[in-house]
Amino acid sequence: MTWPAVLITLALVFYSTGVWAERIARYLKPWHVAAFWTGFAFDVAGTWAMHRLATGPFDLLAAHTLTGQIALWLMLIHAAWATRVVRAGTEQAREGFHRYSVIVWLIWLIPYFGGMYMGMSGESDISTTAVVPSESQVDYQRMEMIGFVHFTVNTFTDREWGYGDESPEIFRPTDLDADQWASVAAEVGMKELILTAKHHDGFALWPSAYTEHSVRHSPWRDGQGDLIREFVDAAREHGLKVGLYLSPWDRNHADYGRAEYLDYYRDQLRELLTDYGPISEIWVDGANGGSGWYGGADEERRIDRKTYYDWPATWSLVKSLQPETLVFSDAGPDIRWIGNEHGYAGETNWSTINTEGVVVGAADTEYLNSGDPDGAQWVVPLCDTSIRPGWFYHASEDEQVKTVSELLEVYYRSVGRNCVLLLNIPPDTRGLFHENDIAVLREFRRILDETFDVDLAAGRPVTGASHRGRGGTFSPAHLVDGDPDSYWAAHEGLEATVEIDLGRPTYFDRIMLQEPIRLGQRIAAFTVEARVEGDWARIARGTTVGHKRLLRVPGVEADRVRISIDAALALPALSRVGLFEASSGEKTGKWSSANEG
Ligand code: FUL
Repeated sequence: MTWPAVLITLALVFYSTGVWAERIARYLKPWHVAAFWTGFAFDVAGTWAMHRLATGPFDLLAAHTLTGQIALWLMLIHAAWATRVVRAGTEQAREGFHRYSVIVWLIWLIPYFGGMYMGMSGESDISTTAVVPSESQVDYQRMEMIGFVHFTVNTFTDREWGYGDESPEIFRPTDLDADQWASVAAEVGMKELILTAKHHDGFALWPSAYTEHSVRHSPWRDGQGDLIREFVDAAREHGLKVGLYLSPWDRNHADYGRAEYLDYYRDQLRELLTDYGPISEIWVDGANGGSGWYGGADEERRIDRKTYYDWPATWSLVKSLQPETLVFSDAGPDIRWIGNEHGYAGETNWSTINTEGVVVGAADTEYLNSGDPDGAQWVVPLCDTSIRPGWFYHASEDEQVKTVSELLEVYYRSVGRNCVLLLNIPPDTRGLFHENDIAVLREFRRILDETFDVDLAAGRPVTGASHRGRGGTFSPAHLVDGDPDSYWAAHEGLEATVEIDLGRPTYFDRIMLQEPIRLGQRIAAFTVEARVEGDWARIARGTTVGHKRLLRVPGVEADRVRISIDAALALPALSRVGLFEASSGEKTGKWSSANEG
């Protein structure tokens, strides 16, 4: 028996003792009233404990929540009534109480045992796997697409990595407008923007109190500017979350390589996490090339990646300043690098890894690319790539902006493989996103909408070989109900297969599967079959699903589609199955591996 069940049972025992003791004595005594209140206290504690154990959002109107509330209210009214009767002390009040008390108790038993039955018949959430995401990690994964903004002195020197000796004088965007960045990002469906507050060259985009190497000494806004402020304000104005990149490698700072530098790095982090409101993400990059200006030393400085930065201390600083901030690095702790800069996750992609032993800047990229089903930590996979060959703007790359087909390829291999996509759009020397980048982004969005706006499976009848519980809580109908929180769960030990009835032959060439990841990631292998002119054919096979799995399949015209879960770490569950016909804009695309998942 779990402890919420013990508490709820104690509620029944005390309350019933109070009721029946009064019944037998035919006289309400103060200790009976005390038994009522004790029962009530146990019921409150038990209900609270149950909600603490339950995963997912608290649903006030869910059946088991409702029965719990009715039972609580009834007991409260009963206890308050008994208290009044004892206080009044009149014979008449006692008689009235005696007559109706057992009836109230009998009515109370209905929601009490109703709730218990629902719990026993499996209407409560499936048990989670050993490792589950935090609520903010689930929210992060649900954003699916976020944007990166690489902008600093490099934009003006036409370089990718500044040396650290750049004069702040060169930072002079002519027309900087953070609002343009945020409005384009929001328009194309990004939910967060991350800005390089400081890149490897050490130039701070805000007037940091700890360095002279910042916007304070640039002609931009006459040295009065604060790009972090403009950036966070613009992002929030457009409903976007905010992330900041603070490069650990600093080629400008004289102390880099020594212990003192860590104080500097943390002081800057403190500024960023104190002065600019909620920062959703801190982005820690692993690059370290050794050479740099280092306050004029102009030399090679090697650090021990394993020990120099003492990352655990920095993570705790971040969390102490803003507990909700998620930290990205090769090793998490909250978000992990996918192991390449193409934006491609592995076909198999587990959200769990073992972070122990993962060294920031020297990680096993294969391991990060596919995650680890035995991983002890949930670390959301993030696929970062740039819309151009470089991370920073170079006029010479104006004609090398990724094509829509290339962006779609990235999308299917990132968002479609349980990854969040972080797409970089570097502002030019004006301080604006370039027209070519914007045009491609808009077309990319249009095609995605055209493909995914109409789900051919939505609302169709779905049957399952099995599902958990006796009621509808886990019925396969949840796969097509449009509610991301409801889900189908197979029955323990029975075949995990669902079948969608499309009613008539329906053409589709894209499949979407989603798991309710708040309860863990489970599915390790699945098969999709379609009934074409009466014959079943296997049209796809895959491994992991996670938050979202998208499959590109050769077009089929089928009237029924079957999904079978062939292997899972725990009882399989799915929250959505979607079927789509790709936009004609996609079909004319030129990706090389069109039929690959
Ligand atoms: C890399 C950096 O060296 C690049 O300049 C860029 O910031 C990219 C996102 O991370 O490691």
